[in-house]
Amino acid sequence: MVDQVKRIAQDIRTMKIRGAGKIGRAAATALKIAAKTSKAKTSSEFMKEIDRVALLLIATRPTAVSLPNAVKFVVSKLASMKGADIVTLRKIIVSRADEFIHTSNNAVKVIGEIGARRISNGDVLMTHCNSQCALAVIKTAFRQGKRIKAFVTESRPSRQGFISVRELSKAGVPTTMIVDSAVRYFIRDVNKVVVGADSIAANGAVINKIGTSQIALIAHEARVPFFVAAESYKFHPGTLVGSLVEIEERDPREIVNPKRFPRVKIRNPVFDVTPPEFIDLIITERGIVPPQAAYTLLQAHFEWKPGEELV
Ligand code: RUB
Repeated sequence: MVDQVKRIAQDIRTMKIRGAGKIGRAAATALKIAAKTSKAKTSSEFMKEIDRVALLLIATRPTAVSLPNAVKFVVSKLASMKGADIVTLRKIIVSRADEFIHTSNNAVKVIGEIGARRISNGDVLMTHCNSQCALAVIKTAFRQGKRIKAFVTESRPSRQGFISVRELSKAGVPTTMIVDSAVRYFIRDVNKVVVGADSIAANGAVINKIGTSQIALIAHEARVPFFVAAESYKFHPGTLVGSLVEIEERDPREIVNPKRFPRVKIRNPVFDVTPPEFIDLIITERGIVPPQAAYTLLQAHFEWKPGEELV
């Protein structure tokens, strides 16, 4: 396995590459590099090598299903290609990786266009963390000439809100940054919330950056519509058969140096689950759906029937 592939895995683990869509595309890129640089002498060696890379990538972060979904998309054709030569196998991985990256980038653009239809002139929007899909909705609406404003939460502990405020203000959107705990204070000034997703479960629950569910609860209380913007590959196939989405818990040092608080436990879960009752709609590249449609969407996307095993 070449260093470049190991580096991409490491960059995902350390969050140098972050955000569900980006890590999916980075994983596809890593598989493409692995296929191109493989020194395997036989097809079975090649397949084993791709398998190792796939497992390494999937193990980097547990919550965003975009990562295993991207990997599966790229490698899935190999299983039926036993007997094919290395040149053919290499071509398949490269073209599937390119297809994933292209489709994924295009989905963000389309989500921006579809989502912007739900944004009105004068809207004040709130977003959390840094989601390319959520920002695509806000930026597209603004580019269409709608006079909108945005509130962005800081998103502790990693402060991805900094990335969002830079991106939105660069695009010209009047942007206000607030600390995460100020959401309820400002919700009265907001009339729509738009966030992204790392995974969407079959029951329509959305897993996204820690704090998302608090914002949804606050929006629900204040009767502010709550939108989720996410590509189809953020729907989690395992949840069709009862798997739970693993919530990543990261190093407490991302919050504070634990040495300053001896004998104190510091916990750092980085995602949470927003129940479907608090979500008004999910904006995908295939159109807008209510969270209750997640099951049907998943079934169609993974061509799955009840009772079947999921591979
Ligand atoms: C990022 C995060 C984003 C989603 C969606 O978390 O929660 O809201 O990944 O992003 P982290 P996108 O910074 O821990 O990866 O729409 O860009 O896929």
